[in-house]
This record gives sequence, structure tokens and C-alpha cells, in this order.
Amino acid sequence: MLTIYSDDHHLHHGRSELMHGQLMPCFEMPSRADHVLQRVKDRELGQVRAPHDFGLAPLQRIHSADYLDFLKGAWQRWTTFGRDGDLLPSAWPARTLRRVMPTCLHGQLGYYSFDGGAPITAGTWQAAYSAAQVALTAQQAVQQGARGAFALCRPPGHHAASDLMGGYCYFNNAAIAAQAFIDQGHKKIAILDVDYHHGNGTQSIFYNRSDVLFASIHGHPEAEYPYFLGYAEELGDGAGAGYNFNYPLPAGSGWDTWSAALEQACEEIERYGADIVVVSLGVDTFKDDPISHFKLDSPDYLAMGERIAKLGKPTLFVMEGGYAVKEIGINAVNVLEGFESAQ
Ligand code: SP5
Ligand code: ZN
Repeated sequence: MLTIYSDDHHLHHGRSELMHGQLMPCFEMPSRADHVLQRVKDRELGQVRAPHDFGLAPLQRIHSADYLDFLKGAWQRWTTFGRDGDLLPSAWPARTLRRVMPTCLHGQLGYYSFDGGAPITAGTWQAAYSAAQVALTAQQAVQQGARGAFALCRPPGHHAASDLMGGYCYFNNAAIAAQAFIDQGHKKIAILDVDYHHGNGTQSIFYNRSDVLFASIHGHPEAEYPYFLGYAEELGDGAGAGYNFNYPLPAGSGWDTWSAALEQACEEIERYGADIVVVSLGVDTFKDDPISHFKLDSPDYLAMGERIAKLGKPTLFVMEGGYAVKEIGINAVNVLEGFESAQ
């Protein structure tokens, strides 16, 4: 399988995130992608290629122009205050407040984010831009006939909505790729999100649409991040009613429980008759993940890939989460090898 990868992800290295009342080093760190790339090479999965540059137009299909402008200019504005630490939001337009647009940097930062988990650093724009190009280049390979392709994206994307960053995500790489398939003539794209966390950004982007089905298996939001989306009763709205499927699972879920949800998600995708499957590939479902609470083990990821292969559709894998850095490569590449081993 072809892998698309850019070294630009190193340009994004947030310093800290708040957990357990303390500022901790960011779990979403450059070594994650380095380990996945190393495993791709060790296993001789296939060629590794750099992305093409498709420009901003495909990002503008998913993200608002004002959000893109804000992200592009935020670091420069921050440095004019003489700061060089990470730019982090600290106030949001929650209930009882108005969704007005402040003029100052911190007000706008709160407007364009939903949590404090997406630091802006000097290289964030370039890294996130390149991650989207990685997704688009892998999308092009599938569009041109590959059975599968791997977008080794970092930073990840599935929490990012049209004009919101959060949860380590800035651009929704999977959504940008799904939209590219639609814009290139496909009628039905299924996004299967197997990251431990609900893909709230992806769900919100396609919630009113029937041309992109979204199915997500994740920690139950009543007890797990992102808390405010991802319930089973969210089935889509308007033209999108009946095209959104959430499978929230309790903490402690292992492969038996998880694979039963995968089976249901796959049956919905089969019923839908997708042309293409886009997998939001997070491996933070792993038993030793430091921020998650599922119990999948490394061989389970082979079985995951095999079940996805049985859908029998051209498949684009887009890297999302996974914070057990030592094992992230094994687990992510196991999904790809499982996919390749099955027909
Ligand atoms: C792409 C992705 O996987 N983003 C995940 C963002 C999660 N950020 C919040 C993590 C909250 C962790 N809570 C830990 C509780 C431990 N008991
Ligand atoms: Zn996650």
C-alpha cells in the first residue's frame, strides 16, 4: 500500500496540555508519526511518497474562509505581543454568552476553538496545511484506482469542524479528502471513524448531508471526551437524516464489544452502498493508551483491517489519534496489513 507522508509535521510541536490539574507535555507529539513511518518501512508496506500541493481550494470546501485566515495569521499576531510560547485559548462562547466576533487575538481564538487542546505554535499552520495535502495526495491515489492508500497525517483532524479547532486538530483531513471524492464525481462516501474519541468535527460537517455517511465507534461521551457529541441518538438531520451512526461504548471495552460495533457500522456502510470508504484511523483504542480506556490489543488491529477489507471498496486510511507512542506504528500498520491480507 502506498503511504503519503510529509516531514512538515515536525513543525508542529505543542508544549503542554492541561490534564489532572497539571500542565503536561502534549500527548500529540511528533514522534507519533515518526514511529508510524518507521513501522511502514520496517514492514515494507509499500512506497512512501511526499504530498503534492493542491493549494487551499480543497480546504476551503470544508473550512470557512474566515477560519482559514485566522489560523494563517494567528502566530504572527501573537509574536507582535512579544510572545513566543504556545498560543492557547482560555474562554469560549458557551451558554448565556453571545457568539460575537471580538477584535482581539484571544477573543477570536476562543471563537474559533472548542477546547484548550489545540495549541498554535510557529509551525502549526504549515504542519496542518501539509497534513491536509497528505490526505489529498492519498485521496488522489485512490481516485486513480488504488485499492487502498495511507495518509500518514499529523496533526490529526477529526475533531476539527468547519470553523473550530480542538482536540489536537486544526483541519479535518478526512473530511477534506471525502469532499474531494465528491467533487471528483463520486456520489456516496462513507467515513468510518475508529479513533477512541468521537469525531465530532466530521459529524458536524456532514450532519445535514446524505452524500457522506458518518459512522463512529468511540468512548461514550457521557464519560469521555469530547463529551458534547457522539450519542447514539444523533442520526443526522434534514437531508442527512439516517446517514449518521454513533456507537458509543463503555470504558473497558475490548475487542468482543468493539468488533460487534464495527460489524454494525460495516453493515450500515454496506446498506448505504458507498463508492469509497474513508477510515479515520485512530489507534488510541489500544489497551495501553495513556489517555483512553478501551482494551484492544495489537493483533486486534489486523482483524480490524480484515473486516474493513471485506467491505470490498477502495479505501483511504487517514491517520488520527493514538498516544501509546511505542506501539502506535505496530497498531496502525497492523490495520493496513490486515486490510491488504484480506480480499
Ligand atoms: C485526535 C485525538 O485523538 N484527540 C484526542 C483529544 C483528547 N483530548 C482530551 C483528553 C482528555 C483526557 N482525559 C483523560 C482522563 C484520564 N483519566
Ligand atoms: Zn482520539
